[in-house]
Amino acid sequence: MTTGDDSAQTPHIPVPLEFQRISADESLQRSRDFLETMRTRRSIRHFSPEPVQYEIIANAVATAGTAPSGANQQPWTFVVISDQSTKDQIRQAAENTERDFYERRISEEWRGALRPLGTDHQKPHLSDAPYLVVVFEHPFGLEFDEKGEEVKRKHYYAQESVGIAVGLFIASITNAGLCCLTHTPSPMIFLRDLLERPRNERPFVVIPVGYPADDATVPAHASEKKPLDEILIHVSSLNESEQ
Ligand code: IYR
Repeated sequence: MTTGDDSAQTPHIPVPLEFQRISADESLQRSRDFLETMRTRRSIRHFSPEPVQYEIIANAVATAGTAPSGANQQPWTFVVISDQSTKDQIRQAAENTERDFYERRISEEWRGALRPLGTDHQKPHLSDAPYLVVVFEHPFGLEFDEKGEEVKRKHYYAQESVGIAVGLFIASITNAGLCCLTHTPSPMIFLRDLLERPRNERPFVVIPVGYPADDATVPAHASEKKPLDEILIHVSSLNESEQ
């Protein structure tokens, strides 16, 4: 494969780290406050159409853009949609693919896993939410060489990198007091053509963002998160009392 990657030519230039140290007490307080905020997060499927300031969404994308990524290649694009007719088109196309999923392609096991969520092929959230953010992963880069020919650039850990960036996006949205949903229409390749993205971009997730509708409901079971002692294993030489 040809590669337009010129990063191999970029030397390593170490510069002093800029780091603002805060007190241990402040660290603890901030971590507790952030945990409390994130514990309020619920994925919602009933959005109010009321508007949301664009800068909140742009700031969430900028926050996502601070994510670490393989070789700092930042293999992502965030398409922010507030145009009603584009949202309507996405809803229509998503409902078409989802209808086929729920009626034909879904396995019995998968149907069972989704039952507590109460989902079906109807996706009103895609047209009701004030914003749809469609995240694209770049499994490889496309660049032009000095002859003007298109060349592929290998990307490392693209999927993991985009997953981390989406996590930061969701944290920013939650911290700003808004709600969202991570929605993956199955299949969702239609989004590449509909949003006129290049062939090296793969739809990763659709995230409606906004305020909940007044009558929004959520599945009871989905607020149950595993207790810390089930997800955290601390390998330490200290006794528990010393931790
Ligand atoms: N994409 C479908 C099905 C679906 C799949 C999973 I995994 C979910 O956590 C929720 C839904 C849909 O959006 O309805």
